[in-house]
Amino acid sequence: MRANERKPLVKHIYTADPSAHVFDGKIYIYPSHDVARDVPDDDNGDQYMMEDYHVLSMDNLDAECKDNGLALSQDDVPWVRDQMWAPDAIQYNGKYYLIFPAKDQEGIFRIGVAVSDSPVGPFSPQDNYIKGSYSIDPAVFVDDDGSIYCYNGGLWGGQLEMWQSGSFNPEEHRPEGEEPALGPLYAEFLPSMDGFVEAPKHIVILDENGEPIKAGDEDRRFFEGPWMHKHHGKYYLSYSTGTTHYLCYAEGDLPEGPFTYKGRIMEPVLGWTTHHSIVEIEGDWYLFYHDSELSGGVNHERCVKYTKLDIAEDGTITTIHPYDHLEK
Ligand code: FUB
Repeated sequence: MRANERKPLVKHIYTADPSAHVFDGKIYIYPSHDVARDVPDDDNGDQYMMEDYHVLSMDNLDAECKDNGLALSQDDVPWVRDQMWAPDAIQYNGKYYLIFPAKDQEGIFRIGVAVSDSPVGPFSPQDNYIKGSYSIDPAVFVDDDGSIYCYNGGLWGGQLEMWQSGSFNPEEHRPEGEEPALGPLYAEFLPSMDGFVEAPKHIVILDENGEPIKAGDEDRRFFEGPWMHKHHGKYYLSYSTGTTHYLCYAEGDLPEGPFTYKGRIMEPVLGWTTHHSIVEIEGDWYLFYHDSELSGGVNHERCVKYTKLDIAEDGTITTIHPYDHLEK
């Protein structure tokens, strides 16, 4: 194991939800910037009151992780009220796009875009959120043909259930028991990166019998934090199961699915949330994730880490036990 593996990559600020990428040979991590607050947890995620983004970077996996300072503040985005949650970024047409969720002036989670000439910002936001976008946790995937897809969504405080009727209804019921689970959203970006080609659609995750995973199957159903990676031509959707705290993955033949559940990537970490990204670096695969080690277990004071992933030729991922190295 590398010297900095499974350890907080930075300690001077709290960070979470790391979306990692390699741009021009260097590692960039786009995390949430957690705010230390002495507030009780609630199911709505009100304790996650993040106000801005900092981009982290590493020359390689053994190098020091650098905080590149303020990349975007909620004060600079006219449509944002608060709660800048898990972002992602892409390199596209010589520019860098930060894609981020936040609550609009009415308290509804939307997805916004900001652009920069530099991977570490500062980023200039578009005037409004993406028309038709809703819920949280965007992960942006550039396919081999250049198509750009946004995967996003999150239950409970992430508001995904509240849109089942087609418009925002905070009183909407949460699917449960034998009802089909709600999958994450999928939409293709316009080449201009200022809108979606079509309204987001729900992805279906199937079980081993080809049946949609049920809402009551909390060990396997999608909760939040989708990510997409491609391996030998297959698409792998990974996500957090929220209430049961697993990172899981499902395999599909098309970017829009359907996907078939394959297994667990990681057992629960310290802290309620678990959120990750998967990236290939110098021919090996790595998992970037977070836990609450730095704060001694405070759910909204997290730290980003990475570890090596073992992905077999057929795409099977070996389950990681995040603290087993401490037992040896
Ligand atoms: O960081 C705030 C929220 O916590 C994220 O949007 C979720 O994925 C969870 O990690």
